Amino acid sequence: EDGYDLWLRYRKVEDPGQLERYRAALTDLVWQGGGPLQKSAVDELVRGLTGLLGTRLRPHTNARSDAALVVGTRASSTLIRDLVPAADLTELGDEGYLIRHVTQHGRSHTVVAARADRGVLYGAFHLLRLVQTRRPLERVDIRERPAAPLRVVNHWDNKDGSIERGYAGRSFFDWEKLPQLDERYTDHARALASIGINGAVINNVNTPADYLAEPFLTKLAALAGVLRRYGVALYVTANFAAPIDLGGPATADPFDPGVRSWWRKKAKEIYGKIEDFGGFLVKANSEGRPGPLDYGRTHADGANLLAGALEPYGGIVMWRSFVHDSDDTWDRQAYQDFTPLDGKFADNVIVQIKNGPIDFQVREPAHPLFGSLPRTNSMIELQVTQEYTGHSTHLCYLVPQWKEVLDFDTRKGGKGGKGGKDGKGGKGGNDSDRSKDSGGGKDGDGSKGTGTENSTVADVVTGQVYSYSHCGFAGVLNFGDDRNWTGSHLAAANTHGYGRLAWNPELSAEDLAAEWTRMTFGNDPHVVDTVSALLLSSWHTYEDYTSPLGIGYLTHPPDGSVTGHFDPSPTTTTQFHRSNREGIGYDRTIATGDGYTGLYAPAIRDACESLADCPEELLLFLHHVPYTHRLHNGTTVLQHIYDTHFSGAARVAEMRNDWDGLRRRIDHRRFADVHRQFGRQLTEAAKWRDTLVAYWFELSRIRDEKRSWLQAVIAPADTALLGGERNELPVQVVNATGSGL
Ligand code: BDP
Repeated sequence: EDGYDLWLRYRKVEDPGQLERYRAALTDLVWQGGGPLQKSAVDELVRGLTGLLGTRLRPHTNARSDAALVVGTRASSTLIRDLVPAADLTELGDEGYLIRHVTQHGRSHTVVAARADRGVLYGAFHLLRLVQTRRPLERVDIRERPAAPLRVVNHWDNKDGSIERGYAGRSFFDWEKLPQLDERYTDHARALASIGINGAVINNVNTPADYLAEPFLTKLAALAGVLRRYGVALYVTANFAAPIDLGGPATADPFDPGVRSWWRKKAKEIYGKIEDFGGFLVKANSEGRPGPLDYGRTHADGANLLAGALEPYGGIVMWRSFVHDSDDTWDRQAYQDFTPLDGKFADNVIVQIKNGPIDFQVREPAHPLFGSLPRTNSMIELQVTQEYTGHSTHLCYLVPQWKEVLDFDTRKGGKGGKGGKDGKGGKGGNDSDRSKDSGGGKDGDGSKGTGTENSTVADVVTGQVYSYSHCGFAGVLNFGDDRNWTGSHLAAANTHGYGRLAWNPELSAEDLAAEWTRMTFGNDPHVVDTVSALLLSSWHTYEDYTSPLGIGYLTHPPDGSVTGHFDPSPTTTTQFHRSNREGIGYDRTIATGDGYTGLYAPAIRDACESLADCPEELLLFLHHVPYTHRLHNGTTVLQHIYDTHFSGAARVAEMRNDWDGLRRRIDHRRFADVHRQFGRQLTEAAKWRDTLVAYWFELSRIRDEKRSWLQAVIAPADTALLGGERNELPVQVVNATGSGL
């Protein structure tokens, strides 16, 4: 096995009893026809169940046995009409579905039913997941609908085949050969649909205008055709200067009538080729990209220009809030630039906000823009590709990190909050009615509420705090043309987790880790427990040996090499961690720092402002403290840093041991690949540990109380360490106490 199947791995159920029960429940597949999405659903069921049950299954239009799997909508299937009352489907929306065991006239049916074809597709993948994870079907009764309307992936792929921040080979979009199609495009679409993704931006945010003109439009149309069959809308990033670059007016000023009509014509041309084109994602006036500010206009003016052109066709604009003109104001600029524009964006614009205020670091607080835009559609941008979290070398399962952000209570809005986008205010503005099986969710009854005043980031981006017309999730994808898609087999857990959380942010990291493991490596309990545990502890482990306590940004700047944002380079990032001989950390307080804490709701601001009350894992993101500052447990900050670098790096050796224990329980190739990956991680973790402990010692001149390595190795090198200008420390720390590496 080479990992190509991802979590859509349909190996035969091993346990004979279980296999018998599934075969008995799913003897027949009954499908009475439907649109292309239903066809894809049925194709997947045939493929999946044939593999899982080890018997060839074919769809029939009528049940030929006493135990059939019946699939469809009420509109397309008389059997579904018979088995599922209309009322049971109405609240599921166009994407929801139910999976239910129904007995009628002595016959037993497993039903996958939905109001619309797309729901059937998602339901089919869910049914397969149930079998893949060995859940019983006898009393199955599931109702699901997604928490948010937009569940999008962002490819950062370039037309030359490179991928910005891609660690899984080259782009698999072959612009030379397109519109000729490749099997991989279908498998890409299948993988996305299987986790509920309904939109794909297929090119980099840093984009030339080319994608908006021929020959790209014809190629895009071919790709859109594949994605469409799996309910995934195609989006492209738009270069704001496209009118100029593509031979239109000599300006891109949003107030210029010529520019407006250029975009209108462009939209017409695009929709002429791709009738269900999703719309644009735009990075403007950020990191040198063109934008409306070049013409003295605002982000809202720019977004509304494009939104106006797409509006007649139902298209949307996802406008990124990632703007930072200087390192000193990076943490505050998005908030400062976008909050004054609240209410000024068109209804088909969504501001896309990174999870934190900086840039996908190992640890950041939730972005203060969440909850601060009551009258502006908002969505969250998460980074699935591990740009700052170890590329595809370090295991770093990001679901726990995303959960922390999504669960963060903004204390803005909510019941008795500032008021909804429509002025009505309060949570529960949308028609959300989550299923019991989807893990609950808020009760959707804004007027009554659940007695909670909460407005978590998840509540905000699922439209429960303010009545956003569009909202949801964007994930910067980690797919490339590597056979296993994600460079490392284990990194696919992040892809899976992203989609599943976008569908239902209330799912737990534990459940998602176990689900992915079962679907990817099988149901051997020892494998499930071991791999889940590896995944779940990996983010903290990575944090420990790279940048504990929120110290953040310590990675080598991207200079075109693979080491960009991978290797440690604390000496080149002092503007971000602000450490010096006296102390460590970035003072973001109102009292003595840059005032960032003031962007949060009062209760959070006050906690963050206080050294005693601020969340310790973010201490150095928020405060500058002496190295001898004591944490709650009495340890000094510096000693804690020394300790975590050593314990974190040592844990990688344990991780590899744990993995090695699965040698005979996992197929050889994937086992060996991951074993080798842990080997590389071990080396890299040691590099991080050694570079960082040496660096902090050099600055603080305070020794590690627990280990002798500083005396043994650093002390004699003192003079060298302190001399001259250099980018990297010329030190290799030898672990004199032999703590495992
Ligand atoms: C940073 C990446 C850069 C992206 C930028 C962005 O290093 O390549 O273009 O974010 O999100 O994380 O626009």
